[in-house]
Amino acid sequence: MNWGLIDRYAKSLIKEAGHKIRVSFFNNIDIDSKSDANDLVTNIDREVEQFFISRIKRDFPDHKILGEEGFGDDVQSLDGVIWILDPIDGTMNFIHQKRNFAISLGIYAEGVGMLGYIYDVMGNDFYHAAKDEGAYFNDERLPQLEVTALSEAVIGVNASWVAPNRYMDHEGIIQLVQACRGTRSYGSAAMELAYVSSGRLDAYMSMRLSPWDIAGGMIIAQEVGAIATNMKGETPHLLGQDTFIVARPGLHETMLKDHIRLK
Ligand code: 2AM
Ligand code: CA
Ligand code: CA
Ligand code: CA
Repeated sequence: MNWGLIDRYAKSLIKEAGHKIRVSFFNNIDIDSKSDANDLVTNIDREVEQFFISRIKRDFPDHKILGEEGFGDDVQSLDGVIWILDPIDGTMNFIHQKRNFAISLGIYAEGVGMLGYIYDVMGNDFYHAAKDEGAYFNDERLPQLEVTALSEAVIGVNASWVAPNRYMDHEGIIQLVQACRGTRSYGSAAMELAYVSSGRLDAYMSMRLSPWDIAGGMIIAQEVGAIATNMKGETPHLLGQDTFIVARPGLHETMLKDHIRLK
């Protein structure tokens, strides 16, 4: 497998898709809801996913595609090469803010993350990594993450997980929020993973993410020494929903061991 070629191909595909998204703001965007009234999708999410799929199927007919909007393959195992794609991560931001959303892509071979990309479309910032070759913010190599104490950590977490919820012991999360330096919520799991990898956040957590939210970001995180697991401390599932936490070394252990308790 020529991973250098696939890397160059994927980068140019993502840039082209980003251009399509920016141009889409000149037209009306159709908004629908999916599982509930706040789970939004637009024609642009669908069109961008279909754009990726038509190109990948044409140029890499043996590869499989797992995409959020369901136009890809019915992927039941991690055999072979799989492109795990979120055409727009942060659809609510895309609709309400016209910024703070990303294209997220991870390319896996036999379940091993080989190439990871998160493209902040409106900021024109590209986070990318290749397995064992380091991670980059645009052309800048990202340094290895160092240990940070919880008292100095800024944690990305959606307020829904701090409010009482069915997944987590409420006292534990309240203590966590009080013990850290501050919290932030960006509304795009992929961007929050990119922020942890580039040191802008020290940790990010969510009780419910899908493979396409984390597939690209996990490969980038791995290259800078961030620890990414589900809340049981295991490798997150790449074929279904799971809990998720990514953090600097040391901090990950503190958060999971001393603060986060699942119901
Ligand atoms: P999305 O914008 O691609 O749907 C919002 O906090 C983050 O959680 C986004 O990355 C969003 O991805 C993701 N997410 C995962 N499952 C979701 C769901 N059922 N409804 C809304 N956002 C979801
Ligand atoms: Ca969605
Ligand atoms: Ca997503
Ligand atoms: Ca999405």
